[in-house]
Amino acid sequence: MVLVRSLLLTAGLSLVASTALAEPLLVEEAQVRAVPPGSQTSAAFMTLRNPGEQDVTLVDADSPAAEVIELHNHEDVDGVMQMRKISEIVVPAGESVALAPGGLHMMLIGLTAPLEEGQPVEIELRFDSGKSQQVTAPVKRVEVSAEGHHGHADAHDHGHAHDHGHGQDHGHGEGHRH
Ligand SMILES: [Cu+2]
Repeated sequence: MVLVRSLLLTAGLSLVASTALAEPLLVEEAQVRAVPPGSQTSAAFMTLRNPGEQDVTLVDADSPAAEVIELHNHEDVDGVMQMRKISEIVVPAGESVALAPGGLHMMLIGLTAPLEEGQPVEIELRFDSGKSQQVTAPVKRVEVSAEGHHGHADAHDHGHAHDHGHGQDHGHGEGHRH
C-alpha cells in the first residue's frame, strides 16, 4: 500500500515537472539591437517556432534591461513605413514567425543601462495561456548598410529591410520622448 502510494506520487510529480519544462516555443536567433550610448530604446528580434499542436499567442514581454517592452509591427501607410504597437503575436501551430528588422519586433523602451555588444539580455515572453518563457538574446550590431561586401541578392534585400528599420527607430524614439 505504501509502495503504491509512493509510485502514484512519483508519477504525479514527474507529470508536473515535464509540463513545467515544456516551453511553448522554440526560439532561434534571438538578438537585441546594439544602439549608440544615450539611446532610450532598442529592439529585440528572433524567430519563434511553435512545435505544438495549438496556436501560441504572445501577449507581453518583460526584461530587466528595459522599463517596458511593447510588441510592434511595421505598417506601410501611404508608402511610409510606420511602427505600430500591437496587442499580440500569434504563432500558429507547427509554424514559425520571424521578428526581424522592418517587420515584427519587440520594442525595448526605457533602457535601464547602456547595452554592451555581446551582453546577454534576458527576456521573459508571456502568453495568453498564462504561461511564460525565458529567452536570452545577446546584444548585436544590426548592420544598417549592407552595401558592397556581401555581393549577392539576399544581402541586398537584407540591407534594404535594415534601412527601413533604422529610419523607423528614429521616429519611434521621438514618439516616446513625452
Ligand atoms: Cu518598435
